[in-house]
Amino acid sequence: MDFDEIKYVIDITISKTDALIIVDMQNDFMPNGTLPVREGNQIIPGINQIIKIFYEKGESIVLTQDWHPKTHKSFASNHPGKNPGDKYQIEAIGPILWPNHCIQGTNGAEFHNSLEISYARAIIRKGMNPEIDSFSGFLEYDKKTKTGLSGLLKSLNIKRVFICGLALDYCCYFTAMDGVDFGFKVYFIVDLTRGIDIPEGNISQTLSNMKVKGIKFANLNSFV
Ligand code: VGL
Ligand code: ZN
Repeated sequence: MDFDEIKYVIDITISKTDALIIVDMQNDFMPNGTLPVREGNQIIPGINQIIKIFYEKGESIVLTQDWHPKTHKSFASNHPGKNPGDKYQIEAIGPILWPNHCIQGTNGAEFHNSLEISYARAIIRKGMNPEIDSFSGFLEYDKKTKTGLSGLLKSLNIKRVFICGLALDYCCYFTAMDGVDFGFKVYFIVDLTRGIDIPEGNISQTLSNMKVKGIKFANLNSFV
């Protein structure tokens, strides 16, 4: 599905049972980072606006943070002879190998300094086990290990989650799909994400999969 085929929800009024999930807005995913997402920095002003909308209504804002040890098995550098982008699929790692990114404690793992992170209720870190990747903010890639996000949101009585950030076709996508499986009504804020599109066509494939899953599409001006 291409962007111009998306039907957007309009007139969203947020309430106490809504949460905003901002995925991986970290330096390494910005255009000058080690795993750059094209135009990844351009969504920051819009994300700051949606943060303000949620904050002023007293709603929950949660950040996710990719947070890998440098020995992480998703890094090509930990597989002699392999390069970033090479296909690689084993239990809990794959489908491709990545450049080193978001290494715990480094500047690349920090949130972009223009992001208004002080309004967030919580930061959920993921991808900390060297043997397990985690694209999703809910469930690591072994499909067993929870990050704690669903428990947090359930204990806050959250029913709907609104997802934005990076990257559209990886961490935002898996977070959205798992959100449905955990019982939340999921909205994907399309203009506040950007994708990697590896392999080529991945953005359009993941958009289609989300539509089939019943995820709603919104953009910044859907919010009243
Ligand atoms: C991501 C690849 C590897 C993401 C994280 O945030 O989309 N992608 N780690
Ligand atoms: Zn990662």
